[in-house]
Amino acid sequence: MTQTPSSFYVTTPIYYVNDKPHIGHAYTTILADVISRFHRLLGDPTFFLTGTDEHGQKVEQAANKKGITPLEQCDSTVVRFQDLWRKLAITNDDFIRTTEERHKQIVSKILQKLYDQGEIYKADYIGSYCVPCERFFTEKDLVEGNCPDCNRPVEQIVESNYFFKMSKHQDWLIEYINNNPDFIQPSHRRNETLGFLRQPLDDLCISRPKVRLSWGIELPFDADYVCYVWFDALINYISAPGYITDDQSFQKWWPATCHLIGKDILTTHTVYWPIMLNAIGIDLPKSIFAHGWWLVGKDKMGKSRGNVVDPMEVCNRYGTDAFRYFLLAEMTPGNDASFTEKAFIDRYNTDLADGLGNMLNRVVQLINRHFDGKIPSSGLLESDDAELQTETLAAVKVMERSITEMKLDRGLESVMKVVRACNRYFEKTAPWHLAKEKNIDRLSTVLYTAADSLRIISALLYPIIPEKMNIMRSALGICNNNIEPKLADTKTWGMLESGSKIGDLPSLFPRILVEKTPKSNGGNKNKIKDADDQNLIEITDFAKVKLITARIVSAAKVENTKKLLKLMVDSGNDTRQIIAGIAESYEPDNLINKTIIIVSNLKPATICGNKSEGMLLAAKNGKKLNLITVDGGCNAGASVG
Ligand code: ME8
Repeated sequence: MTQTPSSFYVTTPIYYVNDKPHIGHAYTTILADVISRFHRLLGDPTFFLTGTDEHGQKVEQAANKKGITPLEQCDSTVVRFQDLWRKLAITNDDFIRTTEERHKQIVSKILQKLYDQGEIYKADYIGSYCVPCERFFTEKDLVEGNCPDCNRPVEQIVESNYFFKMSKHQDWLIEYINNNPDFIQPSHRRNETLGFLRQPLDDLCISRPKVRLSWGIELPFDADYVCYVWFDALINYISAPGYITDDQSFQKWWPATCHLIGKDILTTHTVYWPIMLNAIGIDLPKSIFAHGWWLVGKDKMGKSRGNVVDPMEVCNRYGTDAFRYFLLAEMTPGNDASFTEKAFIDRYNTDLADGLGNMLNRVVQLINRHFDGKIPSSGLLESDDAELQTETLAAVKVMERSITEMKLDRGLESVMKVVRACNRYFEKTAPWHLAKEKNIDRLSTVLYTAADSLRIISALLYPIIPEKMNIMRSALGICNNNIEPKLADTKTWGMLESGSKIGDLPSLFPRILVEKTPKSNGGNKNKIKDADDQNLIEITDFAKVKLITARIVSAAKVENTKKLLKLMVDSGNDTRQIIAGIAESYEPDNLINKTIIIVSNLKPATICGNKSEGMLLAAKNGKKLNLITVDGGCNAGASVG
C-alpha cells in the first residue's frame, strides 16, 4: 500500500463517551490539533481524527439507571466532547463514534475475516468473577482475594468465549519493534513495551456473552456474543478513513503518521493493535507516541480527590488561547506535567502579557505615533538588527524540528526567547530616543525590524494560539488573504509590506491581576509611631515631593554592575529613564508593564554613567526590595498622595 509522501494522518484516542472531558483529554486533542495545523500550514494534505468509544458495560449501566437506551445515553453525553472541541478551536476532520454503522460494519467484517482465517477460536475462560458487579477480574486486580470494586468475595467461574491468537504473533512483533526504532515513541515507552513482551503473550479474549453484556457489536459468527470494547475501539483508526468502504481515501491516509495516546493505553496500542493489523494484513501506523500524565500539583487527578480540572471552566475564565498555550508550553510530551492555577497565571503573565503582548503594544504604538500608522521601511541593518534577525530565523528552525520530534515545549521556548530578544532590542536601540532626536531613518529600520520579527513569531505561534495570532497579524497590517500564514514565509526575512496600514492596537493578553491578602503589621504599629515622633515633617515638606504612577515599558541590567537596572518608564507625559538599585530583587523581564510609583520631580542624576530622571519607591524587606505597585488598571501619570 502506498501513501502520498507528504500526507499526514494523526489520531487521538477515542474517549469513553460516559466520562466528563478533563484537562488530560483536552491535552491530547490540542496536541493533535496543533500538529495538524502545522502540517496544513506547510501545505501537507492532513487528516485529523478524534471520536468517542461508546460500547461497554459502563454505558449500559448508566442507561439502565436512567431507563433510556444505551444509544440515547451516548447521544446525551457525546455532546460534552463535541462542545469542548468547539470551545478549544479543535480542527478535527472527522469525529467517529463507535456506534455508527460505518464503524460497526467494518468491525464485523474484520471479525469474520479473522475467524475464517483461523485467527479466532472458541475456548473456556476460567476466571475470578464478581456476581453483583457482573465482571471478571484478573488475580492482580483482586484486593485480598475480593472484588476491587465492591469488596465482596469473587467466584471462580468457567465461561465459553472467543479468543484472538495474539501469542503466535509475539516474535514477529518484537522483531518489528526492534527493526523500527521510531515506531513507539518516546524511546522509554518502546522499552516498556519490549519489557512487557518478555513474558509469553496470552491470547486475547475478544468476546462477551450477551447474557452478561449486550451493549456491543455482535459477533458475526455467534449471535450470543458481543465484541470486547478494545477490539472494537482500535478499529476506528481504519474504519474512519475508509478501510474496505473507500479504497481511494484509505490509500491516501493509511498508514497513519501518528497515533497520539496517553501512557495509560500503551499496551493496547503497541501490542494488541499491531498484532490485529498484522493478522488482518494491513501495514502498521508509522508511529505511536505516548505522552505523559497531567497531575494537579503533585497529585493524580481524580473525581474521588475532587481535583479534576475542567477545561471549559479554565477557558471561560482565561480564554481558549491562553489555555492552549499553557498546556503545550508546560508539558514536555514524554514526561508528566503539573497543572496549578498559580503556574498558569505566572506563565501567562510572563510569556504572553509582559512578553508578547507588551512587545506588540510597543511596536504598534510607536508606528502609530511616528509613521502615521504605516509600516515603515528598513534601511541599512546595523549589528543589533542583524542579531535579532538571526535569532528570529534560528527559532523558525527549532520550531520546525520541535514538531517532527514532538518537543513542542522546546519550540515554544525558542519563540519566547525571540520575544525577550525583541524587548531587549528595544532597550538597546531605544526607539523613543531616536524619535526625540528625529533620527527617522534609524527609527524606521528599528521599528521595521521589530515588526518583521513579530510577523514571523505570529506565524510560528499561529497553530497554537490561532485566535490571538489573527488579531496580532491584523494589528501588524497583514491583510486578509495572508492572515493565515504560510510556514514557508517564516524562513524569509523582510516580507512585511512597508507602507501597509497597521490595524487597531489590541489588548492582546491583558495581565491577570492576582489579589494578595494584606499582611497585618500587628503590634508594630505603635513602635513605628513612637520612633518617628522626633522626625516629624510639615505637610508642606511632603507637598514638595511629586509622586506619580508610571508604567515600566522596558528593563535591562546596567552593564558591569550587580545592583542596577535601567528602566524606561511611561510617566503619562513622557518616557524617561530611571536607574534603580533593584537588580538583586527583580529579573528585568518580570518588571514589564508593572505600574509603580515614582518621585517625578527629582533632579536628574548620572549613576554609573547613565542618566536617571526620577526615583522609584520600594519597600526594604531584609536584603530584598519590594516595589510599591498600584492595584487595578491605573493610568500612568496619576498623582499619588
Ligand atoms: O482509554 N493526563 O479512553 P479515555 C494526560 N476509550 N492525558 C490524559 C489524562 C491525564 N491525566 N487522562 C486521560 C480510553 N488522558 C479508550 C481509548 S482508543 C482506541 C480507546 C488522555 O477516555 C490520554 O490521551 O480513558 C489517555 O490516553 C486518554 O485520555 C484516555 O481516554
